[in-house]
Amino acid sequence: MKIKQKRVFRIIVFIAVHYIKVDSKKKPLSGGHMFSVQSGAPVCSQILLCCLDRDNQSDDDHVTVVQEVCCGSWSCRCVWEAELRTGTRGGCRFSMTAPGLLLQRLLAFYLLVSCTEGEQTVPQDTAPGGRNVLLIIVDDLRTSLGSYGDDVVKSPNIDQLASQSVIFTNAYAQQAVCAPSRVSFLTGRRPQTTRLFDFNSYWRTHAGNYSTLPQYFKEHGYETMSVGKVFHPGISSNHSDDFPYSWTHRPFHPSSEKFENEKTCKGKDGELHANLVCPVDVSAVPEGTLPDIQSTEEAIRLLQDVRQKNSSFFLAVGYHKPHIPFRFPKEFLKLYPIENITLAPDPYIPKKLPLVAFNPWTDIRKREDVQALNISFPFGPIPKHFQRLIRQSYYASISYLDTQVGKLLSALDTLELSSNTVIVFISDHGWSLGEHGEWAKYSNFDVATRVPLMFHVPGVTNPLQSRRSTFKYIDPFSYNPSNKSPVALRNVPVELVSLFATIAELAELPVPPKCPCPSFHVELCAEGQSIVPFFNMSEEENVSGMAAYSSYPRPSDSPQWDSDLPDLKDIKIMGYSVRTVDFRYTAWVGYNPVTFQADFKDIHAQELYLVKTDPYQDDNLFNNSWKYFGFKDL
Ligand SMILES: [Ca+2]
Repeated sequence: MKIKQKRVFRIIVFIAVHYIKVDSKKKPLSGGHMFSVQSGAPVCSQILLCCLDRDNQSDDDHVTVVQEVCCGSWSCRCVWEAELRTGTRGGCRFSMTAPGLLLQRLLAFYLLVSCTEGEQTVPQDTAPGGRNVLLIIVDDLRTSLGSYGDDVVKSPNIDQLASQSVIFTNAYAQQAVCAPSRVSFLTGRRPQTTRLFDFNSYWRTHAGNYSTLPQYFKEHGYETMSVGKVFHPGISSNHSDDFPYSWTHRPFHPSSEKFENEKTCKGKDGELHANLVCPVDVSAVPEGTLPDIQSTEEAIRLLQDVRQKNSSFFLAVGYHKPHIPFRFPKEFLKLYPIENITLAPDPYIPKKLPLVAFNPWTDIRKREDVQALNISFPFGPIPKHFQRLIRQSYYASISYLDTQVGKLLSALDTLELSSNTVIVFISDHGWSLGEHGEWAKYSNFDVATRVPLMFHVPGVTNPLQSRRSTFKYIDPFSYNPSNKSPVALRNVPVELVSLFATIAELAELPVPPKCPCPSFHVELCAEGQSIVPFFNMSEEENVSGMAAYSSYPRPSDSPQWDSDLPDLKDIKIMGYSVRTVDFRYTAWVGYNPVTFQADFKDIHAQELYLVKTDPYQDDNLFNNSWKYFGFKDL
């Protein structure tokens, strides 16, 4: 209990930050709008959360804010001075916290936050000549990989990459759904700054004319190329994947992608259906191929081309699987006999789960095989035999994806490009596989926000290879898992929004400047700082002061048909979530989609989960009887 209380106390300090309420003024700006803080009188709100008993409080403990700066729309940069005294308050025992340690934690937060004040220095263009970049973006891949400790999934090629990389085990997306997450990490800004919480706006006209990660490389003389799903297609990338701003060449999309949602899955009745579970005979599907196979082929062709031209390149390859439908070569089912497939360790909806936190997995329900199950809305559950089928198909889709990654990396070797190419492997967000009765993404839980994140930097994360192959293709059907290589793990919480600055630094380009507060009018800056300094962090180093932030919108307190993906105009609640190595805390508060303001006085629900004792986040510890310092306007 004492440990639990200490952690809760740590949260008091940590959550005593940010969450801004900023007065907004819409001003026309290049066809879009500008969000501004009224000069001289920034209005901020912050959460000061305390577990003091309501009836037994005293003034002995206090936290004093000595400086505060507003930035973005919900991240704050704050410098704190705190004095905390030993004592017992209600059920909470406080330990003496040395000021030095406290300041260290706060400094750590200071180093992590999004933006800064003052003049920004825009890096000068430099000639290319640094490292190339291969950015592999996987769709809806949680950390179900051998290199992340998963004993079920067979991912030998990704694990091989991991063994020569630095991998982050606590990396989180800023919103657990495709378009908002991708626009966030490709622009280096949080969803609160891209103002994209759904799929229905293009940031350059809706929020600000922000430069993107590939655009930055293009403007530094790189040949920038997009294969498959990099930007989310449609309005959110201007129906062009942001071409020509971001890309030297028109982005490539595999021709067979148009069949993904068609009736190509053979059912038990012998007919073709648009199913969720869709193992296929590739030779029998339209065009005789699948999208990710085509993307690998195109990516290899582009690598051959840049090799021949000897040009510096930034190649982003976006793989579709394991996104639904689970449409994959049927032979991969052999790797996962159904009798060996287990259910989630916690397949039931926890009693203390606030309903606003629950996502009703509506996308799954639309598939023909799921419709036939007549599952009740919104909670289900899905029949256990079908839960096993989903998990089996998700794993098989990962192994299929793994073979494509293996072929791509093997080609990089063959072309002798791997010794000068930074390889970054990420997913846009995670996916619930039945944990707490939930499926798909659309939430603030770890299973939906946590992503694989690894960086291979030649000569840094592995010895420079000369003639020896670095990434030999490994056949998952003849792979011996006991041969798995050790990996270099970093457990510091990090965010995808940091990719822009991190990849620029790894490629030896100038790191883009930190964003000012706010940054709607600034074309080039990054809200996430480079995480390269964490590459050499030892396991013993204290990372308790570090945090990753995510958010998720809801249209209502109870699950309804659009709870998974509400349109902007229908958003009424925003769930702001912070994850440290010790805990996840989420506050669901009122939200105005016209002014883009969160109202922290309008609290709908709160969640607090401790990582060590509750890794699956089933036991919401937040106690409404806890004394609240409240959401104090300053
Ligand atoms: Ca996705």
